[in-house]
Amino acid sequence: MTPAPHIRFDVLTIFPGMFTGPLDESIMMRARTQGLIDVQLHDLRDWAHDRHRTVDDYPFGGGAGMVMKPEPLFEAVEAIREMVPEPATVILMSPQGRRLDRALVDELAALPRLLLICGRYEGVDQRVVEHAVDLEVSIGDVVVSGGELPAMLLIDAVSRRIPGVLGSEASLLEESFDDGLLEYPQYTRPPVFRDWEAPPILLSGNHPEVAKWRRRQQLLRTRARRPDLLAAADLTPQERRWLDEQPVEGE
Ligand code: 9D3
Repeated sequence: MTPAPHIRFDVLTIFPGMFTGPLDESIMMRARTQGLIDVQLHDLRDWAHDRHRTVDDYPFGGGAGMVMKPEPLFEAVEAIREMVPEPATVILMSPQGRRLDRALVDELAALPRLLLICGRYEGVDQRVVEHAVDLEVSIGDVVVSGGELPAMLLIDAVSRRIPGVLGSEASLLEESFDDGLLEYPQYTRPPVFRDWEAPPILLSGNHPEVAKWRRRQQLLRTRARRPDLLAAADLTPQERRWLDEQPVEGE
């Protein structure tokens, strides 16, 4: 048997306890148990040089906040790299990074090993960025308190692209149904809830009509909420014409 595809995440953080909840539930836990992903947490303070386990210091040039010191970070990255032979791509979670999207997630899922550095304070000494980091990654234009939640989000998104993590059928389905449109609305029982009816077409048993309704919902929703996606989406010329004929409504 050929070994299953596998990815190892090493996480360097001053808050390793933040990761235990998310990693110990649901899909992440199952993927770990199955050996499809391996997540190793490392406390940056283990590489501090003093008995107070200091990892930050005042910024040169003054200003508010603290900066992560280079020595513990460099020594930690070097030590963690050598824990196993697989080559590691070192990623700094950073507001200055490349925005995480589907394309980047797929690039990362093809790598054997990611070492994620979670920044805290105002940032990390730039010499770490220039000499120890391969890639900076951001989750988008929103400010959060540190790199830990962004790193968890990355681990979750990348793990879902490892074959077997979702069950291979579900992930293949995700792949082949990626037409660049938003999804259609979902309904379940009861058919009438507090006077609000589910769309009767969905209860009709007429599967071609259901598929047509869903596709049209996708088109209308995408235009209303994410018109930026339409240019690259997989639409037939007929679908483009149909959409052009539909009145633009707030959805
Ligand atoms: C005074 C300037 N600070 C607030 C705008 C800069 C700042 C420093 C450190 C803001 C946030 C953080 C901590 N955030 C991260 O480490 C982080 C992050 C984010 O805040 N948004 C999106 N992606 C990421 S990845 C890491």
